[in-house]
Amino acid sequence: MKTEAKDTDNSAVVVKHTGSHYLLSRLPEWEPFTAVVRGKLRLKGSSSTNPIAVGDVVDFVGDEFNGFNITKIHDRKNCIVRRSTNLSRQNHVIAANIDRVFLTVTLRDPEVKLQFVDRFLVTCEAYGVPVTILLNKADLYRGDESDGENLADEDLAQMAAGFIQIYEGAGYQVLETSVKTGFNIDVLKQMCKDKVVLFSGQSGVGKSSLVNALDPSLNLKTAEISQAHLQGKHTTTFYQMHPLSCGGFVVDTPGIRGFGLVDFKKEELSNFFPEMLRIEDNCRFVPCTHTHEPGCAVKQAVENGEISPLRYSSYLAMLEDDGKYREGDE
Ligand SMILES: Nc1nc2c(ncn2[C@@H]2O[C@H](COP(=O)(O)OP(=O)(O)O)[C@@H](O)[C@H]2O)c(=O)[nH]1
Ligand SMILES: [Mg+2]
Ligand SMILES: [Zn+2]
Repeated sequence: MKTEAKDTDNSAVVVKHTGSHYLLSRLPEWEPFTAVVRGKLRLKGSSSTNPIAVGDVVDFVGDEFNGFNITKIHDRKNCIVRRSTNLSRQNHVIAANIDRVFLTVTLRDPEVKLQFVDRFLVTCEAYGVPVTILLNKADLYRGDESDGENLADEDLAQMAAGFIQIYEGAGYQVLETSVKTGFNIDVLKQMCKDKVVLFSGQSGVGKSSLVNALDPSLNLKTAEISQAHLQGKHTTTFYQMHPLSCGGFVVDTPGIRGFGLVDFKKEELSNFFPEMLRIEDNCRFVPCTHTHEPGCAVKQAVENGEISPLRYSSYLAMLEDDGKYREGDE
């Protein structure tokens, strides 16, 4: 491990956080060194329990004999937050400056829940994090050519087509993948190149398998870690960035399946549905909740089939909900 700091270039990215120590590296170089924070260092206006998160760009001073001190956190491009508990208003920053989140879903084992997907997408929109949906285990419906017995499943194939139509129609990129057959793993590699990415989604959808497919040397544990093991461990969980041999970096967030829904004003919610945001200027009343107002362009688009009725009903459910699903929702 190299630990030299150049005076001229004293900023680096936080790649791991363990208690009071941080590991920093000047990305895209991967030469992590330890740094600490002396005294108080808080992001302005932050109520976060861990003001410095994985992905933060920080300035530091020091040398390898006296150690390195973090002196400043740069403004964030975005950050992903998890509310610590239902009672406290404190937040836990999972990661900062994420280039792309891969929301991973499957049609079977486990079956995707559209309301979970929609809540997750709203959260990404609110945080300003670009998101791609990975429809993994595509071998289940496309068939597995490496295995002559495994025929494509027609019903599942239809479900896949329906799912893709809904989310591409809403304006999201949906990438079908299969770790089992390697389908589109190259495309995924290209998308990760030189980026900081994060995989999220229900347990069992294949997040660890996908990351291992991108870089087998990471050897993340798959399947055998049961959900029961992870229960109640959220506070001791730490986050970490790993370099990918295909280029880019992945933030590992053990035990985090979804992020709590952010607080939003009712009039704002439709801004986080891209297909509604596109057309809501055409609503007769401003602001419009797209529920009861006459001359509502969104309701019109739902009737025309331009907006998916399933997405619209997720929207209505979120408007109604008032916090019910905001923590650990799945
Ligand atoms: N058929 C099939 N199974 C997969 C695929 N990807 C992962 N799996 C299996 O799904 C299970 C859960 O995978 P894992 O990576 O642990 O999921 P995670 O909980 O999201 O990290 C494991 O048994 C994997 O072997 C895939 O593309 N096709
Ligand atoms: Mg996993
Ligand atoms: Zn409207």
